[in-house]
Amino acid sequence: MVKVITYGTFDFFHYGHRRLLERAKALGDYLIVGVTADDFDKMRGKINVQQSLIERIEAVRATGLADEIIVEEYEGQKIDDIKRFGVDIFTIGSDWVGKFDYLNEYCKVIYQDRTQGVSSSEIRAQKNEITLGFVGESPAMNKFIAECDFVNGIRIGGLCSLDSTAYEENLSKFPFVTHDYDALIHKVDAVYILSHPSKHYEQIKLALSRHKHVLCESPLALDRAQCDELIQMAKAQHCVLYEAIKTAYFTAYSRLLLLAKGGKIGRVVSVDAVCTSLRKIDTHNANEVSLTWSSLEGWGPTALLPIFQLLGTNYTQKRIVSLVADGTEKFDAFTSISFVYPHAVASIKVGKGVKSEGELIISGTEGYIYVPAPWWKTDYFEIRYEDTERRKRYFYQLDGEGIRYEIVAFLKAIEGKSVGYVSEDISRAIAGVMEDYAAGRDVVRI
Ligand code: C2G
Repeated sequence: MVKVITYGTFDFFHYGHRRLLERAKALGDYLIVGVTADDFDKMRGKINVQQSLIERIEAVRATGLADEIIVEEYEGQKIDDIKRFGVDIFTIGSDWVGKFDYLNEYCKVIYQDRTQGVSSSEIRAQKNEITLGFVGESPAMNKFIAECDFVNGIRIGGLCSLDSTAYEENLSKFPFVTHDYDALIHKVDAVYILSHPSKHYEQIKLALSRHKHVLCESPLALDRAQCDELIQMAKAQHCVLYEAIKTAYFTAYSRLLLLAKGGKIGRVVSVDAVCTSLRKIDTHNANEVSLTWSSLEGWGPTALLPIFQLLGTNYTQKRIVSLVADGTEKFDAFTSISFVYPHAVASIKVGKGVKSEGELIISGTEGYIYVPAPWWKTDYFEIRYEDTERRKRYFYQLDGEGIRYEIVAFLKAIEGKSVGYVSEDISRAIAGVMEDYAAGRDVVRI
């Protein structure tokens, strides 16, 4: 019996896929089809595959051509499969010519002509290309723009910025650049906002009022009431309002939350997060101070995220201690916040004028989770116990800056296929911390 194997993603199963499978089947007596798992696809940079693994497997099954369907989950699996199943022929489309010659050592490799004129990417593009407008002045926007290249279904609309000098390397990617926010809004389906937090509320409100979806860097607003108003408005307008805290969208971080919530370290009693990045600002330059994100605005949302996600937002007490930068009224060079919950405590330390070890520690009654610095770029963590032999290490690939996962989640939400990663109560609680800080509630300034 001649055994044949082929692999594919098979997103929006189409005529080209069917023809490939038919020819694969004709090469032998038994056809094994490997369907790539979502996580494996992400690793290969092929993200924003639209259909779930189950849907894609079902589409392959429906052809009746596969004698066996397997899931491709890791790099190097092909060799294992070929040996395991005693495969005689590996076949794949001509878009892969040369890439799998190394398998010749284990079986015969046959490349099939790709069917012209049809592809999953085109189907995806026709289905849901979203034109995205960019808003803001921060150089961090460059990272976001670069990550858009890795996501299917997105078109860069235009840029609204009062100062676009920071984006020179990327300016050619924008069909137009304007100072007029309203003009941008008219030409796009959705906006990504990375302006100073003091502008978020007005900018989000205007976008939502024009029925545009919004992805905005956290915090969404600087007080609870405004944040709530935006959340309600998004619902009323049937628009997606997503809070961009990129860590929330990482596989490793989500896994860590699941393990902690699932009782792997017993009951969670303390969550301690530190985020710092030194940044020199000219405190005599009022304009610079007003445009720069303070330590709490810049790092607070990220540091608060694991606390609110693990312990909830109903803390009973908090104390904010803030080191205000010389010559400024409120710009914090360093802020530390401690929270008391009925059965737990938590703390954050954030700083742009103070450097520290950026780690996350989640302590439980049976063990603890340790995420080394920089924990917010989560790709690795350990679960540690009293008995060091039981220590477990977890590693998940994080591609690029990881912002692409956030963009994919946003696009899926627009299609109604994904729910928020940062829940409403967390958005409100983050805005609440900003509000209390500005109002001097629970605050000690040093
Ligand atoms: N195909 C084809 N003609 C098309 C489109 C696709 O012959 N017009 C073939 C591809 O060459 C591939 C198979 O159909 O052999 C599945 O295509 P994709 O779903 O795009 O799979 P791909 O991401 O190329 O996965 O590690 C190898 C991968 O698993 C292959």
